[in-house]
Amino acid sequence: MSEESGERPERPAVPGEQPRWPVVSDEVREALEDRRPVVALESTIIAHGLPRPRNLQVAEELEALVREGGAVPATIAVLDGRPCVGLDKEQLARVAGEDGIRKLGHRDLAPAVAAGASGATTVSATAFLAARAGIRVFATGGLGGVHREWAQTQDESADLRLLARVRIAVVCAGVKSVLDVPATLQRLETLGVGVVGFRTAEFPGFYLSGSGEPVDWTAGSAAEVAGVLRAQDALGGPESALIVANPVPVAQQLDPALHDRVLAEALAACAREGVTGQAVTPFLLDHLVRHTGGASLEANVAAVRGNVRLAAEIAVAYAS
Ligand code: PSU
Ligand code: MN
Repeated sequence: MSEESGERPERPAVPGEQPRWPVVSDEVREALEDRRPVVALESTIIAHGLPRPRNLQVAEELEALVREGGAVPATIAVLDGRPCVGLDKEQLARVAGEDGIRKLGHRDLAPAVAAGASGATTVSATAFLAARAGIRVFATGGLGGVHREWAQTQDESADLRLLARVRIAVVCAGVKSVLDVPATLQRLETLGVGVVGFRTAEFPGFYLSGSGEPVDWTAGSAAEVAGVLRAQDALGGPESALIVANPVPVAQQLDPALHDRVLAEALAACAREGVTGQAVTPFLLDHLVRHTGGASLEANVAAVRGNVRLAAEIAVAYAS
C-alpha cells in the first residue's frame, strides 16, 4: 500500500479537489495505468456470507483464480476509515477474521470513513468503489434484490439501484434464491440494468443452475461479453451496470428439493425471530448452511469460483 496504516483520511487540501480515496494498491494502480486486466472482488461475502475459517481460504482462493486467469485481483473493503481497492494478505485476513467488521452498503461508506470504521463492502459499495478506481469487471456470488414479503417489509437490496448508476460488469450466479427472483428481474428492467445470460437463456438461481425465468440476451463467450462492454463504452449516455448471469454447473448445484424445503424453513425462522434490515441476508444464508449439512456452502463457493474465473476471462478479453 502506498500509505502508512492507521493514518486517518484527510480532507482535500484544496476546496473542490478530489479526495485521495479510494486507496488503490500499487499493484492494482499499475495494472490499471498499463490497461492490464483487473477484477474487483467484494468482501461482504467473505466477512458475512461465509463461515469462518473457510471464508479466508475462499478469499485467498478467489484472488488466486483471478491471477491464474491472467488478471489482477482487487478485493475491496474499508479499513480504519479508508476505502481500499486491492488488499494485501494481512488486510484480507482482517476482513475475514476481525470481530466487529461491519457490513457496508454504498450509503454506509461516508459514515464509515468519517468514523474511521472498518467494514466489508456489499455489491453496492464494491461496485461504486471499483468503478471509481476505473475497474470495469467485478465478480461476486449472487446479487441482492427484491425480498419475498416485499409488500410488507419494502426490503429491496440497495445493490439494484446502485447498479443502475455505475458502468461495471458484474459477474454473478443470478440473485440469491432467498429473494423474489421475478420481482428482482422486473426491477432491473425498470432501472435499466442490462442482463446477459452466459451460455444460458434462463436466469440462474444462485444455489441452483436455473430459476425458471428467461433472460433476453445470451452471450456464448467472454469475448462476446467484452464486446457488450465496449458497446456500452461507445454508446455513452447514463451509466449503468451489465449483469453477466453465469449459472453454477448442474453437477455442483444444491439439490433443488433440499433447497426448497430448507429455504421455506429459513424464511419462516427469519420472520419468527423478527430479523430485519441488513441482517436478513446473512441470517438466511447461515440458516441454509447449517440446515443443508454444508451443501449450500459448497454450491455457493462453486458458483463464486465459476464467476471469478469468467470475470478474469472477460477482463482479459476487454483489455486486449
Ligand atoms: N453473494 C454471495 N454471498 C453474499 C453476498 C453476495 O454469494 O453474502 C452479499 C453481497 O455483498 C450483496 C449482499 O451485496 O449479500 C446483499 O445484502 P442485502 O440483501 O442486505 O442488500
Ligand atoms: Mn435488505
